[in-house]
Amino acid sequence: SEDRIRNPRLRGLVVSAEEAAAHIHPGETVAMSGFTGSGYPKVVPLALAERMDRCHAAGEGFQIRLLTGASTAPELDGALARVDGIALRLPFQADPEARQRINAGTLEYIDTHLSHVAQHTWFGFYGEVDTAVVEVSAIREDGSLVPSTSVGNNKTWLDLARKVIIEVNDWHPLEVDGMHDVYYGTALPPHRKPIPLIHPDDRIGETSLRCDPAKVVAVVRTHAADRNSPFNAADATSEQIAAHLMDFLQHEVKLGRLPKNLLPLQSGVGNIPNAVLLGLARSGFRDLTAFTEVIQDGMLDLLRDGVLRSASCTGFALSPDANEEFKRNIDFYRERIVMRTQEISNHPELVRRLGCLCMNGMIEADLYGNVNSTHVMGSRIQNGIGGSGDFARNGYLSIFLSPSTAKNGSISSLVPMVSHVDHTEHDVAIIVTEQGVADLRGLSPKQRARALIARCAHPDYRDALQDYFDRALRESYGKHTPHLLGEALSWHQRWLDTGSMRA
Ligand code: 0RQ
Repeated sequence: SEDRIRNPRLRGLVVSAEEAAAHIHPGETVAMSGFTGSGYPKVVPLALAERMDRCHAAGEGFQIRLLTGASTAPELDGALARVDGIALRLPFQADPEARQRINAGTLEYIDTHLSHVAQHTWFGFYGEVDTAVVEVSAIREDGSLVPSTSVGNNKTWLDLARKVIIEVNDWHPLEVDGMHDVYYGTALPPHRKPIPLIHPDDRIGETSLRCDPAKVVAVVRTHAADRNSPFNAADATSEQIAAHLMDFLQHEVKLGRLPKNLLPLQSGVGNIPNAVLLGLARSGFRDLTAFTEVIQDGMLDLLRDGVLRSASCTGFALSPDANEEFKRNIDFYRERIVMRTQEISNHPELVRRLGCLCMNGMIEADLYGNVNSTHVMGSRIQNGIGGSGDFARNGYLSIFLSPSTAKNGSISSLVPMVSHVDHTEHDVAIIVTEQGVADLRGLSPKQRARALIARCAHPDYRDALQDYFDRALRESYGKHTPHLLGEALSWHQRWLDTGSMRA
C-alpha cells in the first residue's frame, strides 16, 4: 500500500518511539494532540512514561508540563500520570489516574475554556512550548500534515513548538484527507478580523496542517486504535430527560422561537446527550445541523439517517462499532463532517452568530440557576469545564441536563447554593431533569427558584428546598437573591459528614 509519509525528508526521520521520546527533557512544556480519546499520540507518551519511570527509580526527577486539546486516553494521560510524570496539566481531562492525583493535590491542573487554550498559548500565558507531539494520518509531499480523528490545538502546537515529533498512524483511513478545515486567519489582537464562517458547514481554511520541516526531530510510524470506549445503552432517566427536552423544543418551534429544523446543535458526550440525539430523530426533526466539539455515536446515526445534514466538530468519541461504521462509509461522512481546530469549533463569535442550541451535563445547579459542571462537594474535580462554557454563555439557548439526584439518591443535584460555579445564573436558560423542564428565561432570581423547585427538584428534596427558600425570603439580608449564608452549603457538609444530603 501507499506510504503515508510522502515527504522524503520527513521519511528520513523515522525512528522508534523510544528514540523519539528521548528528544523530550525534564521540565519541558510538551504539547500533545488529542481530543476526547481521538487523535492522540499512541506510542511516544508510553515510551516517555517508561523513561520517566527509570529516571525516578534512579532517584532523578522527570516531569513535564502537559498541554493537550482535551481529554486523551490511558496511553497518554494515564501512563504519564501513573509514573508521576506530569507536574502540570491543561485543559480538560477525564483520566482516573490523573484525576486521583489532581484530587490528592500532587498534580497541578488548570481547567481552561477549550476555545481559550490556543490563544492563551499564543499570548504567552503558559510560557514557551518546547516540544509538540502530534498524531496525523499522513504526511503530504510538501511536508504538510493530514490530521487524524481530531484537530484540537494541533495548529497552535505545530506553529509554536521549538521541536516537533510526529506519529503517523495508519490505523486511520487515508480517506479522512479532506475532512479537516484548518483556519489560519487567527491573528493576534489588535490585528484580528471577523472569522468568515456564516453556516455551520462552511469551509474557511486548509485541509492540512502547515509544519516547518526544520523543526521536526522525529517521525514514528504507528498502527493503533483510538480509545474507542464502548457505549452504554440509554437508561430510563436519560430517556425521560430527553423526552422532556423534546417536548420543550417542539413547543418552541410551535411558538416560532425556533425554526422547524432548529438551530445548530452542540451536545456534550455521554448517556443523556445520546438519548437526546435519539429523541430528535424519533420526534421527527429533520434537516438539522450540528456545530459542536465532539461527534459521538448518536450523531453518526443521525447523519446516516438524514436527520442531520452536516456536523462541525474538532474530534470524535466513538464506540468500536461506530468506528467501523465510520471507516466503512468514510466517503459519505467526509461530505458531511468538518473537523476544525478547537479555537474555531468552540469560538464564542461563531457560537453567538450561528445561535447554537447548547446542551450540556452538570453536577449541580442552585435555586437561582448557577451551574457547577466540575466539582463534587466544591473541592473534588470530576473532569473539567471542557467546551461547556464556550457554548453556554454564547449560544441561542443554553440548556443543562442532569438527573435530579446522584449517588443513589443521597445527593440532590438541585441545592440551595452551588458548591462551585462554572456557569453563572446569567449563562443558564433551561434546566432539565427527569422531573421536568425549568425555563428560566425572563425570570428574576426568586421566580427562577420557584420554577426550579416545582419543575426540576426530586420529590425527596422538594420540601427541603422550598423550606430553605421560604426562610431565606424572610430572613435574608437582601431579598433579591435570598440566601441564609450559614446554611447555604450545609447540604454538602451534611453529605460529607453523613453520606446523605437528607436532613
Ligand atoms: O460519578 O462515576 O464516580 O459515580 O459525576 O456523572 O451522571 O455519569 O453523568 O457522565 O454526563 O457527567 C457534569 C461530570 C456529568 C459531565 C458531568 C457524579 C456521578 C458520576 C458522572 P461516578 P454521570 P455524565 C462539551 C461539554 C463538563 C464538561 C462539558 C462533564 C459522575 O457532563 O464533565 O460539559 N461536564 N463538556 O456520580 C456528586 C452531584 C453529581 C455527582 C454527578 N450532584 N454530586 N457527584 N455526579 N452529579 C463536550 C466535551 O467536553 C466532550
